[in-house]
Amino acid sequence: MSKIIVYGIDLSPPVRAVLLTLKALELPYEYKEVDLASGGHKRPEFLQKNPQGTVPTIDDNGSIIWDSHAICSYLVDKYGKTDALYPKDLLKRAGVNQRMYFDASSIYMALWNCSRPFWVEGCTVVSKEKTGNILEALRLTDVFLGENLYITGDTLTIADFCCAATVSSLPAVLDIDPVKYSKVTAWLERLSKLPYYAEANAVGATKYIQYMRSQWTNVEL
Ligand SMILES: N[C@@H](CCC(=O)N[C@@H](CS)C(=O)NCC(=O)O)C(=O)O
Repeated sequence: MSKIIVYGIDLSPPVRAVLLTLKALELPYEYKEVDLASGGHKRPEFLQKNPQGTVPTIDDNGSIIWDSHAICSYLVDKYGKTDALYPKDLLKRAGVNQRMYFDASSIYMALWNCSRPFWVEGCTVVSKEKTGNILEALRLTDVFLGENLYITGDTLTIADFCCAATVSSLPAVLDIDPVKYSKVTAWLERLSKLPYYAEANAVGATKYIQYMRSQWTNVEL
């Protein structure tokens, strides 16, 4: 079996969600860094693989897949020794999917709407409306967690990887109040104990947070 190739950059939350999944499944992979700052994702050879020009993108023996949520689901379905990380039971799977779509459409979009104007136009101001969207995503994540250990219940799933990779990156814009968002804080703390969490997520998240924080001139709260 040839190794899965991952195109990515560890500053990227969705790339880190895929790395968490690969590590959890103990799958070997080859990492090919795509330098977004110099337009590596807009080069013809990359666009030929993924016309959307986004990372993460994987090449699994010639099959190209992108979007972190699609990749994580695929990896567990294809390579998981059990379905624990992405249950086959329809209702459980629907719960995991809901959280992953919430990440894609709400948490990640809230972060992306702050950071994209910086990367594309050099905008260093984040408006109150945008920080408000981040706070709303945090509030909902806290509500979803409730008394559960993980984002969809009492077991770890790929929805935890996708949501946590993004949520742990939100301090790039604002601090996560540990009292107001106590469930989020405890959940991230719980995940940080996974043996592969630091390498797959925390190192990249810290780099991303430090870099973005050094660039903002005004974050309106
Ligand atoms: N929904 C996608 C989002 C991927 C995405 O937006 N990745 C960013 C890096 S964090 C990217 O490739 N941006 C380049 C661009 O949009 O031009 C996923 O989950 O994979």
